[in-house]
Amino acid sequence: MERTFVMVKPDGVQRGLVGEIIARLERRGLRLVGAKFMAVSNEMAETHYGIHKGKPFYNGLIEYITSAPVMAMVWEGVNAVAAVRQTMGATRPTEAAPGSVRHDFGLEVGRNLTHASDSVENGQGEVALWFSEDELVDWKRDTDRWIFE
Ligand code: IDP
Ligand code: MG
Repeated sequence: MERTFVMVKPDGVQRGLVGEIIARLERRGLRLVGAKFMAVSNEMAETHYGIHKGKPFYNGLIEYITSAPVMAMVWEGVNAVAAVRQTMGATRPTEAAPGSVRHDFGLEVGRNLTHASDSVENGQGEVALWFSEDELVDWKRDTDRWIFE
């Protein structure tokens, strides 16, 4: 089953939106397989956002993500990567679809509440970066047959 890495960023935690964001992913039918509430080290932030190094917003992004705790999670399901990206909405909240998290709760790209892996390959890499194998739970839900065809 496809897995994706999801993070409620510091602004989402500070604004009390962890439960709301988890509820949306649960309702969508995705299955939670790992979660930890944590402070992000500079080293972790720089590895995770390495692809953006050198961009004008990079320093601000590292500062933002290390400024306060985050909720790091792994969710799985059929097409989990695409489904979660859609639930979160476009990077810029003013371009995100109505009904998405970034649309419903955000205004600024630098305070866009969540991170979600953007491809299956990056999802695998990010899950491995943020979680060890023993922090992930392999389980079946009683409702799986009503969600997965
Ligand atoms: P994504 O989070 O939707 O995948 P990316 O383009 O990968 O978006 O950018 C990573 C993060 O960097 C964004 O979620 C946002 O927090 C931040 N970011 C991207 N572009 C800008 C910008 O122009 N100004 C400030 N922050 C930005
Ligand atoms: Mg990205």
